[in-house]
Amino acid sequence: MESKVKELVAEVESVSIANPDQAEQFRLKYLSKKGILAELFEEFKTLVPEQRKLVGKQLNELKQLAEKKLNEAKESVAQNGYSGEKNIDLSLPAEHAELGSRHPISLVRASITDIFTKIGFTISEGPEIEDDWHNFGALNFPEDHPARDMQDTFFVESGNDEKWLLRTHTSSVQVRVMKNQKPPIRTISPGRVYRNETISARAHCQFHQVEGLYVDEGVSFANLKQTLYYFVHEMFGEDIQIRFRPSFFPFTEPSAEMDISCIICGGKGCPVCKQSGWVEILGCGMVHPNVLENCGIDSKKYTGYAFGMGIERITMLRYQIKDLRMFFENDMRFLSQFKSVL
Ligand code: 2U9
Repeated sequence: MESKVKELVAEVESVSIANPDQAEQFRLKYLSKKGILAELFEEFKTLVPEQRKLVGKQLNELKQLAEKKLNEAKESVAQNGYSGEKNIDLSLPAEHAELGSRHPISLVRASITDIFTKIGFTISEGPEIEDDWHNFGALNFPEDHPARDMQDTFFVESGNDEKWLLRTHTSSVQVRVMKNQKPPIRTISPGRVYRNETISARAHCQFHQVEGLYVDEGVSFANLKQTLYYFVHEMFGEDIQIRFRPSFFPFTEPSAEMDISCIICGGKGCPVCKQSGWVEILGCGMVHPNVLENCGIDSKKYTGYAFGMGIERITMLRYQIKDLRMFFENDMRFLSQFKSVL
């Protein structure tokens, strides 16, 4: 019996317990009422008195060893958890985790906001569901303007007489800024906007804008031009030319659209600029006095400039993306190409 107990000591020492199942198997095998130790204590009773002293000591040591082993294993499983697998080599390197990437629209929005915050513009954000006044009324849209039509704007059922809609531009955010702050105001508002357009390679019912607004005493069109020069040179490079064409918006007077020399062909003419050498990137103008007054700003004392651009358009130019729908399809083959610019 003495040698049997010695063998069992070695056996118990070599057992490895990695999870609760193995702990229970160990308990049943060695420490339960029908386990090996119970059997040995029964056998012990049959020993002659001279042997009892030594074997009794050995048996008690074996029992203590098994109990200690079981308690330590239970504690370790409770503290560290277990993987459910046997023989895990914890020193192995972890499995490769696939890195995510930023959406190209987010990358370009970040570049644009960085450029403007560097020269003192703050960032303003606001709600995507707007009332008619913040989206149209305050911005000098006449009652019969086509943008106010169901064909062009998504209206939200409100259950009462008030008109609610998905904002068609982020100018509504800047209306809120002008209502709540006194000049000088120098802010940009990036965000998602919605228009009831048929989806195609060049148009979508949702897209992203960055609009800019600067209101103070003595703000002029020359200030606007200089700020946009700075923006274009930071965004597309020092060699890029700009030009303004007269335009019309209800919220600015005078108004203009701004083109840059084609970043693909340098102005020589190519399919991207439709052989003209120029591509349109934004609209701008001096804030209409009615808009200033609607927002509680004295138009005799203050003037302001504003501009707006579609982020999708800038992104398509920057990365030569031909179909605007790519931005909204979440196709990993498209999105993963922007990893390197993370
Ligand atoms: C306030 C007053 C005036 C923002 C402006 C434009 C011209 C413009 C378009 C560019 C492409 C919209 O995304 S787009 O379709 N925007 O041409 N936006 S001036 O004028 C403002 C803004 C806020 C209070």
